[in-house]
Amino acid sequence: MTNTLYDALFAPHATNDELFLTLDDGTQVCYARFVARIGQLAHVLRDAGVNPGDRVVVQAPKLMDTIALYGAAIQTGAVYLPLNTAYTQTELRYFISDATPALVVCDAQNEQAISAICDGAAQVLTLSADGTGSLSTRADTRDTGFDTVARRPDDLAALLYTSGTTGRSKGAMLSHKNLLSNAASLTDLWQITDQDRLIHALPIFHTHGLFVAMNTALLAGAQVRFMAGFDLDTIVRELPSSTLMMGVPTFYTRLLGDPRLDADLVKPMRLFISGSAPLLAETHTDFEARTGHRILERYGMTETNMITSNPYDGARVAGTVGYALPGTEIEITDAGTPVPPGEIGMIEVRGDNVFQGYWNMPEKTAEELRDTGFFITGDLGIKSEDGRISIVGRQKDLIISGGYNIYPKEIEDVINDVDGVLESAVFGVPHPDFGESVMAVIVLENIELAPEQIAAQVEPELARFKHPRQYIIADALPRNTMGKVQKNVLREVHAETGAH
Ligand code: MLC
Ligand code: AMP
Repeated sequence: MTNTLYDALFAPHATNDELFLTLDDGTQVCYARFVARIGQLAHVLRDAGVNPGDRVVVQAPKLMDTIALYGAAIQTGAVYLPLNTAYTQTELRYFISDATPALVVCDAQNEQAISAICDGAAQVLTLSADGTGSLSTRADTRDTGFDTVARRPDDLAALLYTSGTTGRSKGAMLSHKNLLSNAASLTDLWQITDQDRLIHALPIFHTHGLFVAMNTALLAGAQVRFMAGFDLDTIVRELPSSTLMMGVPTFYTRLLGDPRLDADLVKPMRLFISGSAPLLAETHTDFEARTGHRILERYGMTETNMITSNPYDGARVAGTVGYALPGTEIEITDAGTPVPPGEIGMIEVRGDNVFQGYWNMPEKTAEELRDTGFFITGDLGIKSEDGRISIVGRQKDLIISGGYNIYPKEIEDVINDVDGVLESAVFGVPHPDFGESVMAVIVLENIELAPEQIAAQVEPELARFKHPRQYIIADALPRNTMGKVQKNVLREVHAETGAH
């Protein structure tokens, strides 16, 4: 039986006694033990009624079992669907009703609420931060061997939700080939091998931490220092014995803010990679001055995996995201027609890395994925004569805070539902730690309403990272002659206030 992703990422390690994961408590897990755990979990999934093609929703802490669950979903032919642990019940209700999973795995403290949402339509198993729960208990007594379910390159491997400009999240359908082709390109380009030790401090419910970091490490057989989250002291402690780090720009600005960061500390480090949000040229320059390392910036999206990368050997130019990955084509277009090098246009991308469309949303898919195979990213860029890409802006109304994407429309919809609110505009302002932070300007109906009263109604609906850091009451929103709210004006006027 062949299973495209399982056979490349997991099966080759079945008898590999080399070290794979080192956890925060010092636990070390070798590759063979990890693969054995995948087998046990695959039995639990099968017993829970998970069939090939079924969705397995996972909202669980960052543990060895969580990443093994990803392998188990792939081995059973299921579709892995990880969710941000910060999502509220309102948000979860949407994802679960849209994806109709066969199984939901969650922290025990959310079991009751999630069972109520599932209402018998999906099984619910638990996996808590201390590693206990019904999932692990069931797995512990199962066989480690499992007959891998056959899956072809075009079969779905994962469904990752990404917020949308309409306010509703869209499930990006990613195939085995999408994930494997990208992991292979990146492993090759960044020269990742079994001699590497990766600092992994990213969450594992997004493309960056799950696919870019874990899939490349698995493909190469690298060691992973698997941290529960970003902790400056832990990273400083681990840098002298690691070779590779992948992070969002906030990781690098936080490291720069620590006096312990210098060339000595990072001596064995081979490569620092940044992505998911723009890396300021200043961060790039300061990091080089302090450590001697030029951060390698790359660019990607949930729908496309990684699209471009600065070169490993060759100039890593601050403020650019480098060249199209091998096997990936990029066109810069204006109304669908390619523009010449040096001109600004929409970044469009085609290749094995590009997703299969949005789950249950054929109209949205048709709007963003052309018949020619090109995907319209919503990012604006320039291509130089030699093919180097710079991102110069976004056509989509999007805020990126600490590497998390936040779509203003989703927050505006919740604010506008508050009694007494006439309308609102949500936008991003520069923030020293998160790059951008969320601000809301609100126009009230003829009523007195304090910002705190609005916040109290809005915030239980939305994950913490989406909460506006400031709510400002205004008499009106600035509009252009077409009646469209001028968010650029709001951003300029409030740029200073957001930094606090
Ligand atoms: C945490 N908080 C955030 C936040 N992260 N608020 C806004 N934006 C964020 N990104 C909240 C916390 O809930 C907390 O709330 C407060 O801010 C301060 O928390 P903290 O302790 O300083 O945050 P920390 O836990 O250190 O997290 C910061 C971070 C984290 C930057 C390490 O957000 C992170 O790991 N970001 C990476 C996201 C990511 O993986 N993106 C990739 C997407 S894939 P309170 O209640 O205390 O005020 C993608 C494609 C691609 O984009 O190209 O890669
Ligand atoms: P997501 O929808 O969470 O996958 O986020 C994808 C978006 O993040 C892209 O469309 C870009 O706008 C942004 N992004 C990712 N990497 C970079 C980068 N290196 N520089 C600027 N923006 C980036």
